[in-house]
Amino acid sequence: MPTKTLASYEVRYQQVVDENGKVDTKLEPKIPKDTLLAMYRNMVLSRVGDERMLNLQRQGRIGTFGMCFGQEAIPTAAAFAMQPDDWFVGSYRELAGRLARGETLRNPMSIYAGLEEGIVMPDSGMPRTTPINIIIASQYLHATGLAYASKLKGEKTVAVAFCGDGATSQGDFHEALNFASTWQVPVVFVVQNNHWAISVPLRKQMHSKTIAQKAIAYDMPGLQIDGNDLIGCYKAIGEAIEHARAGNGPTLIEAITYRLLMHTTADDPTKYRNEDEVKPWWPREPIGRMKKYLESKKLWNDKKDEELRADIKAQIDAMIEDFEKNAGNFKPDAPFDFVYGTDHALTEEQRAAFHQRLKDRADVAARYSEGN
Ligand SMILES: Cc1ncc(C[n+]2csc(CCOP(=O)(O)OP(=O)(O)O)c2C)c(N)n1
Ligand SMILES: [Mg+2]
Repeated sequence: MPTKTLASYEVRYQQVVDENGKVDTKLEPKIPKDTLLAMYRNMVLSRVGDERMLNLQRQGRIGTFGMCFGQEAIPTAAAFAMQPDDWFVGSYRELAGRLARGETLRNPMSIYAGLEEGIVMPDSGMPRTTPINIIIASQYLHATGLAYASKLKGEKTVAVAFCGDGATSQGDFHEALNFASTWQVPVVFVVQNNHWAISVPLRKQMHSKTIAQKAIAYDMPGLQIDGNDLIGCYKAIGEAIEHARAGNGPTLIEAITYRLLMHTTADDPTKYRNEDEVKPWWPREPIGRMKKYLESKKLWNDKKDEELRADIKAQIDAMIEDFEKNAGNFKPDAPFDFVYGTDHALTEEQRAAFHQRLKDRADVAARYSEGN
């Protein structure tokens, strides 16, 4: 018997505004002027916030952290395309999205200084933002569960989950896609493909040509987009969110971007990658591209940009001052409070051992008491 084709598929790539500012007017979504400007301002806030936190970390004023730097378009677009009661389920690479959802820089600064207060969402009207979570790919399972709950409750809310290219090699990634597809729940899976998982390049951890094509196995729409094209991200992620909200199930979006700096402040990328690879990505970064787009629409200019940056600097200065007033309140054993939410003999035993260790290690204890 001859074989027959049961199904055939294609994997699409979408870009709305290219690196040179050329716009595909057929694809260009109608975005209100205020939203365009708010998204741009948000990306700059995130960028300057990352720069300042990097300085704080180098001065020993906060601990290790990973930056959103250069990847601001993806989480910004997602956050602006979401409704206030949708779920934003991020990892550690989405500062811009968190800021757009109402967190302030005090949240990450506190978390990276070891202060539990960092996970408390300010009263922004958008409480459904899960805390920074570094267990890679777990975000996808959490989002699938949240979306399942949303469906069971008959809510019209959507969960938007984020992970990196490296996370797609985790079992959690595939389990989440499988359950989301089987249950047809309202979730949008966004992969920020920044080409690197710490020191492992994508080509060393998968043979597939794209991550988007992994959607085919789970019979859900999959799309690859230019993740540094804010307008394109807003369109693609926004359409996937509304597709989910209308009851049509999950989508997988692979957003191509690049990690311009180190993985985290504990990393030195010069040990494993060549500057020649990094260089062409600088002109493709999203903030400069969006600035050009706004300028072409006569919505922005250098003067406005300078004013914005001065304003953001003042805002961040005030926030750092406020944060550092509280930084001495570091409670080193706080994690033990939250393992079960109630006292438990085992965690109390571990807490006691931890305190003993602090006593034995005067050098470590001194660090805590200085609030670092
Ligand atoms: C389950 C799990 N395994 C390993 C790690 C250690 N780890 C932290 S980040 C990372 C690489 C993640 O790369 P990618 O998913 O591409 O995200 P990126 O950092 O590039 O945004 C690894 C292996 C972890 N946090 N969680
Ligand atoms: Mg990566």
